[in-house]
Amino acid sequence: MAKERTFTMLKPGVLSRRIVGELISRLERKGFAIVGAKLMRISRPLAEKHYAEHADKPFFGELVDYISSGPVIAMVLEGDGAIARLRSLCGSTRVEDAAPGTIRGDYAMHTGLNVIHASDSPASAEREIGLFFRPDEIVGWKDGNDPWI
Ligand code: D4T
Repeated sequence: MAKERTFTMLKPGVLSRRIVGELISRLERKGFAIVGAKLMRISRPLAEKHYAEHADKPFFGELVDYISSGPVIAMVLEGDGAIARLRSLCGSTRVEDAAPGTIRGDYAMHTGLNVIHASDSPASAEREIGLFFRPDEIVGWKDGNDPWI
């Protein structure tokens, strides 16, 4: 499986619930390497761009309101088959279908407040990483480079 980079975001509410550490731990425990990370508040124009594919959906307005309603943690994760493996760790979009043991299955009660975003394809990952990170904000690293390991 080829090494890939994917975009993920811990959505508004995660900071106020004090579960940022828990969620990042779950991503690390799976084996993803964090190569980009920032705490930010998403502007409405950025939210509209990020969710452009949903512009004609009935839930678009609420989606943009929610994602720009509070601070988020945006990250770039790297790993073998990272795009599909992160989607599977997050669980189904509809929280009724999100299995226990997945992040959404364990932490989300409502589809519109489903805790975490993850890119759904290589094209989305590339587009979303480019929307949220400048190239110099992504820091690649390899296991074993650190002198204390
Ligand atoms: P995100 O983008 O948050 O990672 O979600 P998904 O990739 O898993 O799912 P999506 O793009 O289909 O939906 C984006 C976002 O819209 C919310 N949503 C979705 C909603 O409020 N009602 C709905 O019926 C659907 C399908 C949840 C996620």
